[in-house]
Amino acid sequence: MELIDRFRAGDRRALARAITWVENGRPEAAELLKALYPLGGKAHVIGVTGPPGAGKSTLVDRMALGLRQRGQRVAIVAVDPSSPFSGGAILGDRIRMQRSLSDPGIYMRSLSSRGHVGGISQATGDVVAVLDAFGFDTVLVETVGAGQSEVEIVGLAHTIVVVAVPGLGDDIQAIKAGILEIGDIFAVNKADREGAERTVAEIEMMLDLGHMGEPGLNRWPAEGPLPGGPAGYQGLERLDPTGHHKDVDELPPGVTAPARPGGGAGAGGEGPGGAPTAPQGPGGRHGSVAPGGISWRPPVVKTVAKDGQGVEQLLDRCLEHLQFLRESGRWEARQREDAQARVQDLVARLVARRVLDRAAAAGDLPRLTEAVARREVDPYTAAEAILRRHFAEPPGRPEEPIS
Ligand SMILES: Nc1nc2c(ncn2[C@@H]2O[C@H](COP(=O)(O)OP(=O)(O)OP(=O)(O)O)[C@@H](O)[C@H]2O)c(=O)[nH]1
Ligand SMILES: [Mg+2]
Repeated sequence: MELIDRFRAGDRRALARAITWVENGRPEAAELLKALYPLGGKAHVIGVTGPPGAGKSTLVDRMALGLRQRGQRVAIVAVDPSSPFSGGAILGDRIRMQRSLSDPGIYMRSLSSRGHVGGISQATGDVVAVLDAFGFDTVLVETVGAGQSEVEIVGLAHTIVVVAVPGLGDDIQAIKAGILEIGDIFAVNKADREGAERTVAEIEMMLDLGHMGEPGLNRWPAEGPLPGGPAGYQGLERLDPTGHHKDVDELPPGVTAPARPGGGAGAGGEGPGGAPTAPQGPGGRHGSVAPGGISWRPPVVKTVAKDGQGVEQLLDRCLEHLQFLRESGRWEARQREDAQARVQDLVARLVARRVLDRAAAAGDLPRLTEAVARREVDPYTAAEAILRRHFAEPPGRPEEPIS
C-alpha cells in the first residue's frame, strides 16, 4: 500500500490521511492498522483529564512545548473538546493550543465523540496507535473527566495527569470517587488563584488517608494509611548494592516500605474473577509493591498553565512515572494486558459479526427476533439456537432457515 510507504517515510500528509481513515472507520483502516502494528509500542501516552475549564488545553499546550524543548516529537489528541467553557469546542482548543500549533514538531488532532460507530474509545485508541507507529515519543491525550471518559483514559494512557483547580473545597470530596482516584500525578492548575495551597493539602490528605481508589489496587500500602513522605518515584535509592530490597527498619524516614513481605515479583496479578488482591504486582496501576520494592506515590504539582509556571516540574514527574513503569515491570505487564484485551475484544466482535451476518442471510435472525418480540420464544433460546446452528453446521449457501 502506497500510503504505508509514505507513512513509514514520515510524510505528514500520509499521517493525516491514516488518522482520517481510522477515525471514520474506513474498511482500509483495519489493513492499515495491521501494517502499522509492528512500528508501535514505543510512545509514552500521557492522559490529561479534569473538570471542564480546568485549563487542560492550556496545560497540554505548555507540556507539548516543554517536551519539544527536551528534544521529543510530540502529538496531541484532544478528545471531545465540547465543554461550554471553551465555547467553540475545537475552535477553542485551536486558540488555546496556539503555541503548539505554530511548532511544526508538534502534531495536533481533535476528535469529536459524535459519529464514531465503535465508540470514541475505539477511535481514540486507534488514533493513538497510529501516532505511536508514526514515531512520536509522547502522545498527550486531553479528555474531560466526566462520565465514561475517565474510564477510557485509564485503558489508553500510561500516565494520567488529573488537573484540579483551587476553590473546589468540598467538591473535591464529591469528585474524588470519579477522576481523582485515577491520577498518577495531580496538577493543581490556576495556582495563581487563591486557595491553591489548600487544594494541594486536600489532595495530599486524601492520598494519605488512602481514600482514593481501592486499597491494594491502586494505592499502597495494601493496608492502613500511607506514610507521609516524598511523593513520586521511590525507586533505586531503596535498593542496596546487591539489588535486594532493604528491610523496613533500614529505610530512612518517609520512604515507603513494601506493604507486606513477599509482595515482589510473582505476587501481583488478579485474584479469582479479577477481584482486587493485595498486594498487587506489576498488574496494578500504582500497585503496592513492585519487584525491588519500587513504588509510586502520586505527586501533586502546582501549575499556572497560562504562563507556564510549574510545567517543567510536571514534565519531570511524568518522565519519572514512565521510569517507574519501566523499572517496576509494569510497562511490560501493561503491554501484555493490552494485547490480551485487544485480541479478546476483536475476537468477540468478529465472531458476533460473522454469526449475525450468516443468521441474517439465512433469515433466522429476523424470524427469531420477530418470535421473541411476540413472546413466543425467549431471547436466550433464540440466541442459543443461532449459535448452535452456526457452530454445528459448516457455512454453505444457500442457507436454509432453522426448522
Ligand atoms: N488564572 C488562570 N487561568 C487559566 C490558567 N490556565 C488556564 N486558564 C484559563 O482557563 C480557561 C480554560 O482553559 P482551557 O485550557 O480551555 O481549559 P480546559 O480544561 O481545556 O477546558 P475544556 O476543554 O473546555 O474542558 C481559559 O480561559 C484559560 O485561559 C491558569 O493557570 N490560571
Ligand atoms: Mg480543553
